[in-house]
Amino acid sequence: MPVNYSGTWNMISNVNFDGYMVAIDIDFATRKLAGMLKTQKVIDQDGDLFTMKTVSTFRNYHCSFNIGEEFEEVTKGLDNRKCKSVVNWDGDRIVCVQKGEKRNRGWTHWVKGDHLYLELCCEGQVCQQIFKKNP
Ligand code: 1AG
Repeated sequence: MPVNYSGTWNMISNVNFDGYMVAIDIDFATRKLAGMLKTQKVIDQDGDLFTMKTVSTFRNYHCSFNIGEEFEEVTKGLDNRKCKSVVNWDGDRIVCVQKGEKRNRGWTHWVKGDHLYLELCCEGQVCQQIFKKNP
């Protein structure tokens, strides 16, 4: 059975989010606020077409893409940078490379049981987030 990312997933842990936010130049006050959030991922997967909404009480972030097709990503409400992004399968994982001003920027998602994992990378920082599926 191929993996399906669709669903609503609630954050249960968030390691080194502050380090990641420093790497993308988020100011102190915003980092303190953002660091308190328990975000929710709302994912719709239709074959290789993904829609991902990251939802919180502070800000939301929306991103849609087709696997293997480069797109212009504007990280609106985050660090507001432009990236040339592309997401590919790596086995059952989905791996995004975000080419732009920042080195080594990207993320990886994978699913294990009823948990969704996300690693966000930028420069030398890695943030690890875990979400649990809404039953
Ligand atoms: C992403 O995930 C990141 C989605 O592309 C947002 C996750 C964390 C926020 C990233 C940086 C923080 C920047 C500014 C802080 C301000 C507000 C925080 C708001 C957090 C909720 C939006 C990959 C994929 C979806 O899951 O694209």
